[in-house]
Amino acid sequence: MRRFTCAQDIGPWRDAVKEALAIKDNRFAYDTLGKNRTLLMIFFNSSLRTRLSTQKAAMNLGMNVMVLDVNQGAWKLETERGVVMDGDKAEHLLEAIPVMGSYCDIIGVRSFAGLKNREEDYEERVIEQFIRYSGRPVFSMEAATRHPLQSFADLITIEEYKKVERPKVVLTWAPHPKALPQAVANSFCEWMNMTDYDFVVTHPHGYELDAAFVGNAKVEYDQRKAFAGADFIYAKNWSAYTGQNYGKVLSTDKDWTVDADKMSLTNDAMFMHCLPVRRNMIVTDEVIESPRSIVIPEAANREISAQTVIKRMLEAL
Ligand code: AN0
Ligand code: CP
Repeated sequence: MRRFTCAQDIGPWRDAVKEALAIKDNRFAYDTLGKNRTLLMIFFNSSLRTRLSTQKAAMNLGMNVMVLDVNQGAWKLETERGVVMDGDKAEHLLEAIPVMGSYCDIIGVRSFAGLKNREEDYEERVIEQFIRYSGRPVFSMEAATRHPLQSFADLITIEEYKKVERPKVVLTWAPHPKALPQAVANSFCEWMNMTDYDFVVTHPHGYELDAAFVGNAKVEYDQRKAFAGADFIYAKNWSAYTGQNYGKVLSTDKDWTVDADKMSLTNDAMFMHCLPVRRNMIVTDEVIESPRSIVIPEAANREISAQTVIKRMLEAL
């Protein structure tokens, strides 16, 4: 594997989940595969889970790991070509990327959507430049439009916890005070659409996602109707995608907060969220602390999804 930025890059999903669960069974089975190999993780944005789980995954494979927080201690990077660099940016991505590539064997990149210009964000300019100019296999640690390591961990988690072959999985928008990218929601849609699950997306009017990600999923504007009979509730906030509203917060309506009353409409559903989560905005204390909440094992599976991807990249070096 030379790139991992979207669902398609993982290949047949059942094989990938099988490989991931085998790794989970014995995560040190390949502890020399990464000997004398170096992973460089580059963060343009904050992280807790991605940083720790991906580093742990690489260490399980015997790799060395370097982490760079671009906004803390590195030179400010220009990303646009053709700019006269007389401002505060001291270095161009076009030099920085091949230089970083020269010090490592595999690169992970986190670069969120700027939420100002939809076309720029959806072209995935930053990670695509890493793929083009680093000379190394590159995986996404959440880029502008997708968060595939999260979605892969989500899929593994659903496969572990499901009680029926084709569960009903509901992605629900929930309120948040700040503008967040669509990446987690887009990506979750993309991965769920690979499966044969009964997949439903629910959100207020104005929060429609890119149709390319929604695919054949059922869109239901009545959250309570969507929850009926669900086996998994996956909550996430995202900012508006459509038209002039791109990147805007249109609503913080707490009628959309996931609470015990709404969970009672489900088929005793499991509650999922990628974290970090704002309690009593996205979900009540009661629901996230309930025995039906699987947010912690879901986060733990981030180590497994990352290890599966890095293992495949090491095998292809
Ligand atoms: C980010 C997002 O919504 O994309 C990262 C989630 C994994 N969340 C926040 O910035 C709160
Ligand atoms: N879920 C997730 O990616 O969390 P972090 O932003 O903390 O890495």
